[in-house]
Amino acid sequence: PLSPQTITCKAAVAWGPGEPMSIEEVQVAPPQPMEVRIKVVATTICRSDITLWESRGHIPIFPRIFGHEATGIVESVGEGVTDLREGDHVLTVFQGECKKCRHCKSDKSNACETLGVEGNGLMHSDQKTRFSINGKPIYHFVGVSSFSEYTVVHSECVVKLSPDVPLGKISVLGCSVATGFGAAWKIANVGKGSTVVIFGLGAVGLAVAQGAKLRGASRIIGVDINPDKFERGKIFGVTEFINPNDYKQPTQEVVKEITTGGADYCFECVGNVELMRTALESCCDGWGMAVLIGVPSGKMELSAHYGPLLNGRTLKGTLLGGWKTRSELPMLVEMYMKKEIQIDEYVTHELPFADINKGYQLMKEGKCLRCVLHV
Ligand code: FXY
Ligand code: ZN
Repeated sequence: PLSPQTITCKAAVAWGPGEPMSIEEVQVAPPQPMEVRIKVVATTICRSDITLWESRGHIPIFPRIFGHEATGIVESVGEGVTDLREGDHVLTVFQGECKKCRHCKSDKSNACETLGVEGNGLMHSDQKTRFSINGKPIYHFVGVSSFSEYTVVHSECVVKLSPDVPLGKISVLGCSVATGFGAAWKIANVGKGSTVVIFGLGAVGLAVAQGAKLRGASRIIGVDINPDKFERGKIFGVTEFINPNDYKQPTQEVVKEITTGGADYCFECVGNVELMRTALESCCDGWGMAVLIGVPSGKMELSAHYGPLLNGRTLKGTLLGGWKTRSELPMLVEMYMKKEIQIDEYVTHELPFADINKGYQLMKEGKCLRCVLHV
């Protein structure tokens, strides 16, 4: 077969922190060894696409193409790729699974050493970019950059989908929804009859609620300063709500009171270091666990009194809910196909790709859980 050529296509390029993205013609280089080039079909906007675009407290890397929750079709494959071919349907992930490193070999970790979160805006394999505009490099985002008609990703950073899986909304399984489910099932291992507190009722927080409900949690308390989130929360299993603005006392005291001593599990799904502390302080002694999920913006360091930890509490963090992407995410896809888990409900808005800035706005206003961009 002819070797793949450079493609010119449209992509949403972010030129600087917080600057509206513009749809530009970009050149997409052919996939290098072990990479695949994908025609993006659908991509959803995740809070991290906004957090890193705003770059508060993070190193600004621009010009850049954001996007990491996506589905697409393999357009071409690079040298050495044997398990994917042109036409395959795939889900992209920001954390790959090489299956060879110490972490991939351990059943305790999903933090692949070779294909972990790429933070330099480059490709894992050669620290170069595949995007350019007239020879000027355009940087990647976490090795995915799905806000483009075509993108190049490492072949071990995709989950193969069977052709009968609808590509529209399942992109949320590439990050948010998988993260929430995994945080509840795998990381906290929420038990029957337990009490759970979820800080932040966006897509991740609601996926934690759905996961905890499936595990038989009896009280699922949602905390959010936006009361619009409460009605929707019920659909995902939230049983009680706390709006911190309705109370004089700090939230951890409210939780302590209504749970007589603290919750079994607390999940931080916002990305705020003060709230991470609140989550730890809302747990009960002995076995209470605070799971940190949100990617912070602004202040990066968290502080807390050591006492609760000595008293037996656990502070734990997770990326992608602990799932090993290529080997474990297909199970969630199957559960969705068997209607054992809800996925479509997380998609509240759909827009054409060209309206990406409108999608960002909807997310920032807290009006939307997930907005699918049809590319
Ligand atoms: O949305 C979930 N994960 C992000 C893609 C991870 C961002 C980590 C930020 C550090 C570069
Ligand atoms: Zn994400």
